[in-house]
Amino acid sequence: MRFTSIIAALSVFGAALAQTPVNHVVLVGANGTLTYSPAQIQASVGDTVSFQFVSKNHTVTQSTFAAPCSNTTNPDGTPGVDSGFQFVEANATAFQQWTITVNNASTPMWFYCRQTGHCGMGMVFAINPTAAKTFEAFQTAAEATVSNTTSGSSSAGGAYGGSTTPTSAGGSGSTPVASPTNSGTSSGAVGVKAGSAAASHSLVLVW
Ligand SMILES: *[C@@H]1O[C@H](CO)[C@@H](O)[C@H](O)[C@H]1NC(C)=O
Ligand SMILES: *[C@@H]1O[C@H](CO)[C@@H](O)[C@H](O)[C@H]1NC(C)=O
Ligand SMILES: *[C@@H]1O[C@H](CO)[C@@H](O)[C@H](O)[C@H]1NC(C)=O
Ligand SMILES: *[C@@H]1O[C@H](CO)[C@@H](O)[C@H](O)[C@H]1NC(C)=O
Ligand SMILES: *[C@@H]1O[C@H](CO)[C@@H](O)[C@H](O)[C@H]1NC(C)=O
Ligand SMILES: *[C@@H]1O[C@H](CO)[C@@H](O)[C@H](O)[C@H]1NC(C)=O
Ligand SMILES: [Cu+2]
Repeated sequence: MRFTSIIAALSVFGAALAQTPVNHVVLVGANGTLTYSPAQIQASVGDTVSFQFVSKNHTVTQSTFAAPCSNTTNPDGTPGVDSGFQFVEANATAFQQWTITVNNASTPMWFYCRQTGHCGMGMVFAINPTAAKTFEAFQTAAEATVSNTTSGSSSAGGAYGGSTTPTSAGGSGSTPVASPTNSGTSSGAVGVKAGSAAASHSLVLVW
């Protein structure tokens, strides 16, 4: 009896182990670049993805493979998930983290940065891209959303870079780090949990 109970307990434990969720950490703006690092991941149901905003002023915003640089709307009418803008002081020592949970590994999820110009510069991210819908094709499509009216193009470069961060080097006096004042973005999660959407989120402060 007792022995059987132990075996049963071990079996349950084994099953639980096999499904232990993974937390995937993705740096947003590592080294001041317009990137998500890594830019794509493979995740299982129950896994979480924690985006850590480490520079400038970016978002993580859900889009679609077909329209990489545009918001998406779920079938139930709720908006796709969105971290909101997360500004990072040049001398920050603590960073905002935004976490979503993968609820369906069979449905790829596509994301972009809403900051002006960044998506066109290829600042996109994918969860579970497929052989038919690759991250590379998604990023190429994002970059192709930039209209090619360039000739002199010096102004174009300015437009892309211009709105990223108003950091003056050597940063003069301001508060250390964005505190979790982003409760506003959490309300966006209401739409997420309502439908069968593949994510939920919260903001926490990490160091
Ligand atoms: C950031 O810089 C570090 C140190 O040079 C390097 O190891 C890392 O790969 C860089 N990350 C990105 C995303 O560029
Ligand atoms: C971050 O970028 C957004 C969009 O460009 C802008 O509205 C916001 O003021 C920026 N935040 C800071 C602190 O500069
Ligand atoms: C995209 O979604 C965000 C978050 O819901 C919203 O603030 C923003 O206005 C939307 N942008 C567009 C172009 O609809
Ligand atoms: C997961 O996504 C696939 C592909 O979009 C869909 O066919 C399936 O119904 C989804 N499963 C659940 C539980 O929502
Ligand atoms: C813009 O130009 C690049 C390089 O010439 C090209 O690959 C891209 O398809 C063009 N995009 C559009 C929207 O025309
Ligand atoms: C960031 O720099 C500003 C201005 O120099 C300073 O007031 C602030 O305390 C610094 N924050 C941190 C976390 O070092
Ligand atoms: Cu960005």
